[in-house]
Amino acid sequence: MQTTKISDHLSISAQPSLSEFQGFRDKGFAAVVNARPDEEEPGQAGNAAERDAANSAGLSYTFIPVTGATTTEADIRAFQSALAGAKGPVLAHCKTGTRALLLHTLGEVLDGRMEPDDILAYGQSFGLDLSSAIKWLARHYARRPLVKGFYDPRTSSVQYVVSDPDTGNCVIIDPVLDFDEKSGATSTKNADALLAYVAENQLIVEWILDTHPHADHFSAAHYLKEKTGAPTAIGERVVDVQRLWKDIYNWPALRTDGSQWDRLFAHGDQFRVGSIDVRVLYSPGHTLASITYVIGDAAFVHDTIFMPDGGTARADFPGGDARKLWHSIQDILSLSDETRLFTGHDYRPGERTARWESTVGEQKRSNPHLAGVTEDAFVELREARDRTLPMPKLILHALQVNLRGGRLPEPEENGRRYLKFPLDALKGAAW
Ligand SMILES: N[C@@H](CCC(=O)N[C@@H](CS)C(=O)NCC(=O)O)C(=O)O
Ligand SMILES: [Fe+2]
Repeated sequence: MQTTKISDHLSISAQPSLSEFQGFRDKGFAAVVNARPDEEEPGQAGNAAERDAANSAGLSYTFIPVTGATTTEADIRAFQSALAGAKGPVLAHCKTGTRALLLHTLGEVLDGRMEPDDILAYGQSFGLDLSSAIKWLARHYARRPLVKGFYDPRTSSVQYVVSDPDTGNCVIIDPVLDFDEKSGATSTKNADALLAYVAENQLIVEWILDTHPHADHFSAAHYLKEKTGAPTAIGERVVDVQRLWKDIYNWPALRTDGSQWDRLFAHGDQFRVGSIDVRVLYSPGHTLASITYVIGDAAFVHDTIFMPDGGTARADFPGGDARKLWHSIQDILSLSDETRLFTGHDYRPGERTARWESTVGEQKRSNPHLAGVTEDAFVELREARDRTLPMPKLILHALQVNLRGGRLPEPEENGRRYLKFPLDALKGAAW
């Protein structure tokens, strides 16, 4: 297999065979990046086999499956992290090497080390056509708002800072307050990373938004409100979720009027981030209160649709409903095909690197829960899958905090805060 040296740190190649992996080690490579989705052609070894071959050859391995058209900034950043984390030179491959070089080149351009005008000649110097990189950049720079996703590996959640590049106004969506259930410790690492990005880019936070009361992590909305002074908001049906859980927790002191937030959004509500229009869609199914924020050409769909290879969100929490989820998803898919969709979780199928951005068109074409699936078939597959899923490990912790807008329980007389769990209240134990 011919490898092409791009820099001291990176070489690229066409698809290698598994028997060549040992040789890569002998040639001095420390890591392999596979940028090729599985099953592009018959006989392709694929991710699982490549991971095994790399491991047995003592090479580290990263799976960043991309196609030219569906490449996202997260893929480019994941490629950079794979290079930065490697203990020596990296060999990156796809089918021909073009996508591997595309990921590298786009990172160089985004970070200002290469001019867009130099891309084609750069590709040609390695015998590859990088015109798809030019197209990607044109699309990237034409789009508003600017969306920065922050992935939290602990809860597989994606948090967003969404800004108007013309005015510097932004909103924060679904921020995570860190919690370690083993020690009971809380931390603001994730939220502080959002604040650092806001400060670095001199953004003005206008809103701290949640898409729904999360069942798998604490919301950092309250912490961020204290830090920035920006108002908090969630969907108005959160009051129904509060009523539901007030009973489950036997919690008389819980106010069930949504007064823990500054604003409760209803379907059709509109506001602005800088000069960009925002529209709220009611998107129940995963929870009773879920909403989608459509900001310019971007929709923050959280737990409705995941990445196309990740299917859809579960609908079996108290108040969840698979049929309602189907209708909410149809509303989202009725946005134009180019609408960017930003999901709330990515569970990294095949241990690929985390991704969170797709388009309506991609979802309609390639999400197996949606493409060519009828409403009844969806409900059946969703409910069948949900029967196999254990409850999120933090559901009983998280709702106590999130139904109060991300406030931790008030301290007791000794100054400590405590959580309270109902026993045998929820089905879904995984013994
Ligand atoms: N293993 C995770 C599961 C979290 C979970 O259930 N996530 C929800 C969104 S809040 C979901 O839709 N999961 C879909 C799936 O796991 O297939 C945990 O324990 O936190
Ligand atoms: Fe969720």
